[in-house]
Amino acid sequence: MTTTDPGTEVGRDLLRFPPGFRWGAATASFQIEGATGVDGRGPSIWDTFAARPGAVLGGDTGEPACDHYHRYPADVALMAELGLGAYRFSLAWPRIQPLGAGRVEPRGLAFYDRLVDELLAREIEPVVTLYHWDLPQALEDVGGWRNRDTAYRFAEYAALAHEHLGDRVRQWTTLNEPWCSAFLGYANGIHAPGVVDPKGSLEAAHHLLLGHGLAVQVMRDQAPDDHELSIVLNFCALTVDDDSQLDAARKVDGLQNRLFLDPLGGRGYPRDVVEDTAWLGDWTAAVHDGDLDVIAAPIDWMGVNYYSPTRVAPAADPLAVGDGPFPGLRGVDFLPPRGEVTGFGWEVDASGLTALLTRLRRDVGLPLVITENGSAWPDVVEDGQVVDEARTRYLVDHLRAVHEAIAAGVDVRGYFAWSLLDNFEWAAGYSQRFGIVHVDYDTQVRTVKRSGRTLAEVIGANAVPATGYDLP
Ligand code: IFM
Repeated sequence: MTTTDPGTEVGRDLLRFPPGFRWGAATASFQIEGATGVDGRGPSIWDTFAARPGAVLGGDTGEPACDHYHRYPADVALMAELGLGAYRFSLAWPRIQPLGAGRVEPRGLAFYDRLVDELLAREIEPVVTLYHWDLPQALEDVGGWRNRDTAYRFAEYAALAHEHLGDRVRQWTTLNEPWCSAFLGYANGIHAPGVVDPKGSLEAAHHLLLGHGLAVQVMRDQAPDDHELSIVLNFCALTVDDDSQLDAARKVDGLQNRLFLDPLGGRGYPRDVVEDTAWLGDWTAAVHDGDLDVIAAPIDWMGVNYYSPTRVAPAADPLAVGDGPFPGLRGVDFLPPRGEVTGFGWEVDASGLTALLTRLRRDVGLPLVITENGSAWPDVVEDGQVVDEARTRYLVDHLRAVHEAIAAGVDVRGYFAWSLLDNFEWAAGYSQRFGIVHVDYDTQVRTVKRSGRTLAEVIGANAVPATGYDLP
């Protein structure tokens, strides 16, 4: 075996990652925990939404998910077996504050105490996300993220969770993918709470960002110096064929990427996005004096979630409004995927990740962490094994793409596979499996897939194979 050291040098067989590169896998509370009715947990918007006929494929709900609430010791043992150095998971706000404000449920906090302690005992670093979409229903009942107050409730929850776990958890992420919370939740309503209110969805986006900034401020005040604070965004990696697509790409880039990146970076909301969405009504009235300073509170790194590229073209009718999740978007057609697609129908294109990271180096100026990357395929268990060749190829190709970006000078500090376990894939229920570990939902048996074994080898070598899919 030929390797070269240090850093990202290219050996004949292996592409080495920098020393200290953080390797992990990610999950989210509602997607894996199950146990939705135990230990005082309050209902979340996803419990309510999933109970609505037709909202989630197959009528699936947060039960049983992976029953991780009860099986976390075995799941953490599995992480150790895979050699994960870090585990990214989210706290369920309704377990900790069943009504989203006020009363704290000690049994909810105690679950996360147990989980964190188990991780630390196995030398796996906990990377906590405060909000991965399971808003307490009681807050939605008074407007949810369309209500400015929710940002303040979020900051209070962040403060108490951080105060409780901050003696053991150094890595804190405020929000996972606020684009999804705002626009899938309130623009086209395919996610909880299932509201269709395009102008309100832009207000929700602002309140999410405000909640992020308030939470960062309060955690920074409470935090010892070694705590790192972050936000995780799902970026649109736009791929254009020619100049005729540039304006359509600009509009989508504005509503998915710059609407979040610019205020977080202290540049305020992008003028073109404000102009393009003005016909919905003046959502910027929700932006109060001082909000933009709060949103721009300094963070330590940014999380990047990448799955697939997006292709767009100008629509024949420049005023045509699509039924997608982009509020106010007019005159844009979304083009079908090209080449290989995953089981979920998402285009496979690792080069989109390199291009995205290179762009973010310019626009973010912070260390980056790949906080989610993965693919869903219809796995089968045969003779106790899951030989998921397609997911393994996807994984290795995307790791090579990350390596390429690092070699070109992008400061990428870690990679978290989505997901550790097959889990509840939101509106698609249990129909889509993203795990590197297979879960039989009837028996709750876990089976490490070939992709999981490959990731373990990659972690062991701190390198990916330069060609092919097997480590030498
Ligand atoms: O499962 C989701 C996750 O909750 C957020 N990012 C995308 C994943 C795959 O759709």
